[in-house]
Amino acid sequence: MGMHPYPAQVLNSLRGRNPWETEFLQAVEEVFESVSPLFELNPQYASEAILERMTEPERIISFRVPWTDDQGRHRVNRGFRVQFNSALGPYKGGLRFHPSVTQSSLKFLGFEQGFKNALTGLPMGGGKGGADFDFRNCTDRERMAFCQSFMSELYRHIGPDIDVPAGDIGVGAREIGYLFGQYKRLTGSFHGVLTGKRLEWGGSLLRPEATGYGIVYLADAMLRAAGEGLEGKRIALSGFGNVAWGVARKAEELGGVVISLSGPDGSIHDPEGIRGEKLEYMLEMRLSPRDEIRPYADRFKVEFRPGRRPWDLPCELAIPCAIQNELDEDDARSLVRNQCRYVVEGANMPCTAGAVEVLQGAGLVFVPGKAANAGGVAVSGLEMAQNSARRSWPAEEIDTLLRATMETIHDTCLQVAEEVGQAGDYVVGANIAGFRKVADAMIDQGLV
Ligand code: 2IT
Repeated sequence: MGMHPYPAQVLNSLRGRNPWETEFLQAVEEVFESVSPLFELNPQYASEAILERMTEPERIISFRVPWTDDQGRHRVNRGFRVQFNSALGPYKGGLRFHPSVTQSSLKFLGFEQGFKNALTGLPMGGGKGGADFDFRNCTDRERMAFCQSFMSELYRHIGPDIDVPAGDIGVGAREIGYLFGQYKRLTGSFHGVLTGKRLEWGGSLLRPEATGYGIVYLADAMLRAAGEGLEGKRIALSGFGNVAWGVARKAEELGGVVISLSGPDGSIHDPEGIRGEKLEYMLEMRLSPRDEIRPYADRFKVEFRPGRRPWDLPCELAIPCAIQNELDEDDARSLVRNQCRYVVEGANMPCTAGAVEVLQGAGLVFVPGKAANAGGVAVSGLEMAQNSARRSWPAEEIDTLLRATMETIHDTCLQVAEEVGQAGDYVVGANIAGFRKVADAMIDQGLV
């Protein structure tokens, strides 16, 4: 499929002006390719400069984060909040604390987040933030000092009706607690200004599980659409954080066999399946200051594969849940060679553009992250609703809503892809469905 001249020209101009923002350009190009069929029928998108406006964040806040380590040394990190698009609601999206964080990676994440949030059907705009901070080997006091300093600047830019951050890589319930405490101290108010809070002080049941459970609900819907089920399927998983944990739990419950996990040091192969106390152990590993998967292999006496990703392991379904661009063309070829048939993105953009081409070219079913992992932010939206109502809903109610949301997203993707003559293409379906909602809201609201 060639790209329509309007998106091609906007992409070209972005490339000229942001040549170093490689992840952002990658995310934009993918969306532009998908939405190309819309521009013949809707010349209004071009006359309203929708693509030019959509690729320019409403605002980027970049700030200094000074803190003191346990040796008394002064340290400085770079903090950001990208407030990308508020057409559908207050900016919403996670905070990532990881050495890979740059303006480019947060622009890509904020851009994607806007379409993902649109797919959930809840009133949330798109945003993302974070810092180039490395939690490895940090003590708890250092984490707290960092979070407090980060919030000492961020608090003036966020609010329950303005921008509601959450967690992401490196930011879990513990960090959300420190961030929330500092926000409360600085503003003197107890607001639903962050999601992913601990249950006892405004969090939602099932928010920790939501991203992973949602991915499995979507994978289940996809398999049923193909006349199959999860029962007995071997699932190659990467990562070992919050997303991988939720996927492993729900996949096990529905009869799938999760055979791998990975970390920066390599991967483990556990052909018996990750279940029971192994799931508990994932939580322990996540809280440890070491960012390694090897301890899992030592503890459960399974194979540790230093420096290797899981994608050469035979499986029917692969769910990359670590980080962007963790599955490249070579990995995609391994999956094809081993007769893997489905790839569902758990992380945001874990597959490179080349990998997606290989997978789709070989006839695998591929579901992009912005559809598959939308359950996390969907339950964040429900957390906001509970905070506004000053109530807490029962787990069953949230699980029912989560499952229905993922099934709707699944069906929408297929329906929209078919509408534009690309039946079965979840990428096209997700991008067009999300894009239309955001673009039409922007047109309604005028040139702002
Ligand atoms: O990538 C994501 O969707 C998240 N990190 C969750 C965002 C949120 O606001 O819950």
